[in-house]
Amino acid sequence: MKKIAILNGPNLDRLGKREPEIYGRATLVDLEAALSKEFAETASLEFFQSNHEGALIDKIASLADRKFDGLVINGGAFTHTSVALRDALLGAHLPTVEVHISNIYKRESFRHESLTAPACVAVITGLGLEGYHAAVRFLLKG
Ligand code: CA2
Repeated sequence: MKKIAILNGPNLDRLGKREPEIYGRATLVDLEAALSKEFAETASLEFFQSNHEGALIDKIASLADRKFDGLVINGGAFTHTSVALRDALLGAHLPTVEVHISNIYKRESFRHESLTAPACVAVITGLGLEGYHAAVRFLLKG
């Protein structure tokens, strides 16, 4: 089975607990349970969330060392700010899909730029939590 990691960045541990009009009512635990259920027979999934840039970078390097087959990342606000996260993704050489729950292009202009997207094979934005499912399905086909 392919090993796919799902990484979530800062504040995504608050999913379902505030701003439901933007991010919905499901929690991170709900999301991870739904992904585990859909891919129980087809993928080995590993989940990681951190509010700390360095922890996410360390995790990406360790996934590369452990020869993961793919990565789904929602870098949260680090998407728009972090050269270090981009460099970690470029250095990992893992097929990566960037996911955003909201449509970042319908929001403030500072969210329109992703520093990490050029290190990814694809970006899914605005599909809600379905974006994570679509990203894993795509990586399993590759
Ligand atoms: O739409 C997305 O998935 C974002 O990556 C979410 C980030 C935001 O900074 C990006 O521009 C777009 C924010 C994550 C905060 O998540 C929360 C979830 C629930 C309640 C509060 C925050």
